[in-house]
Amino acid sequence: ELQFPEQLNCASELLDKHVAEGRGGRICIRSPKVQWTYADLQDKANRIAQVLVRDMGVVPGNRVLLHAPNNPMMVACWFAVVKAGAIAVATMPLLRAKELKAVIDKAEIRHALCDASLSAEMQSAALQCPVLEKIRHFNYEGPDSLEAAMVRQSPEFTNVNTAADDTCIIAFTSGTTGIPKATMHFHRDVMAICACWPRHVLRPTQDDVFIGSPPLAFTFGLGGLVLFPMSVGASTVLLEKAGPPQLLDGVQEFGATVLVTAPTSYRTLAPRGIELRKTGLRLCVSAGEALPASTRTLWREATGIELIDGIGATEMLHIFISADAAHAKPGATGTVVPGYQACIMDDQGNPVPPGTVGKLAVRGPTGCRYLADARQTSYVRKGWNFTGDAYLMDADGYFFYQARTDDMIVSAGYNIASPEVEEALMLHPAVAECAVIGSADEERGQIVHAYVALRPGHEGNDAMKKTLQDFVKATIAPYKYPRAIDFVAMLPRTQTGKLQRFKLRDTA
Ligand code: 3SK
Repeated sequence: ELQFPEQLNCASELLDKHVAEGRGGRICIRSPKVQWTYADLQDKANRIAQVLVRDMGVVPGNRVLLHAPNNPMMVACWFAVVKAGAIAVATMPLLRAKELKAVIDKAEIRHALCDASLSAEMQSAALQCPVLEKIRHFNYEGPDSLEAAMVRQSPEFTNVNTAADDTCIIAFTSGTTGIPKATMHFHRDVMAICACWPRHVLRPTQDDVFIGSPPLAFTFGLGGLVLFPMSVGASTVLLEKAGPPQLLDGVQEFGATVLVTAPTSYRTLAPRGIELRKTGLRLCVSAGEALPASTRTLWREATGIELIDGIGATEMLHIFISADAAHAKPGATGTVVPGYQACIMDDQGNPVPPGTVGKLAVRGPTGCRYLADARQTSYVRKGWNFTGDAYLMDADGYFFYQARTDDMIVSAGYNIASPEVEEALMLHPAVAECAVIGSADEERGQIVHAYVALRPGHEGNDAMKKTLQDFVKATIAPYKYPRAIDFVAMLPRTQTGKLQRFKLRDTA
């Protein structure tokens, strides 16, 4: 069992320790624009912590919104918040003002640090959120920029002596109802995830160079691209745009050895696998959505590298089932990560025999703590976390993914709640009613598929499809738009008027 001291600040362990132990000169973060050593990152994080405390009035326990693409300043801000004993609330760069407002309201956020490239939606959210008092923008030159404030501050900062079970992260995840859920994680949770999956499965060294696509606002990205490399003194490459072409160029240009991305990227990159054979790439992590056995084979044949599959959850902070390359089994996600326990349960919460499909339940050093959310009691039952995934376990303890047990759509690694897309479509004057489901898709795992009944006087043609798709893109984060739209006369409903999404799934 993992033991942690009563007082623990994870920023001291993951960042300051390297400088204190003489590794300050090692490269920590690279991007197409900058290269920072551990000492550089510490200097910036300390100055930002000073700005937070002295200029912005942040006190321990405050929640600070971070809104940026994956770039080095985003990481410096994250460490600054944690050093100051505050709580980092990182948000997806593509969020619209409406979605930012939901986060700000739910987490009662008074302070924000925002990349200047995302300031329009942030400013518009701020206008609707009187509770948000102070915003500093970074990655631009101006007298009121975060960088200008940093210059005026000391590069020294004494980290707040937080308790191991003080919250340092609030991570948001969309619920099936579209009402976002906020998950809280402690300083010891951050250290626990570093001591589990990376230590037992990934096993990186300090010479590894990580690169990948998941946003740092998704705990998959935060762990895979920041916490895990830094836990061993390795380096990471952050790309604001991390589609397959940028990942390929990035691996070549920066000499990356560890690639962290979703199955969709591996499928797209596979035809260029021969180019990767000539690089130092050695570990390829696939998570965020189910990995089809065909993608595993495609990648191995293209690159000679066996994918490391894994499943995690924002509620659990990171990966709890996985297998290293030597222990991969086709079609299986893997076995339970040392430190965790997993089993398959029936609807009554009793374990089912191997080979039987049921609900995945997990427990270990991390677990679900929703912020003020009644869904806590259905996620955690008798100490087990029910992830909402249907799985089966074979006699050897390998877990095989079957489906989501709720209405979440997982498309190219993004979790998308059907009701949220429905709500956006319903705002269009031509839409009478609609229902959204996930349809199977070779490339993206699932795609958002909308069934729309139009109001009289409107025609369901290609032009209308495009209009509705553009409308959704402009209303909520663009990745949530329906890639497929079917026009129907009416939707299947129960006698009491409840939508029967399963009937649409059966016909999709
Ligand atoms: O599997 C996932 O979706 C996940 C979620 C949070 C953190 C890590 C992972 C892999």
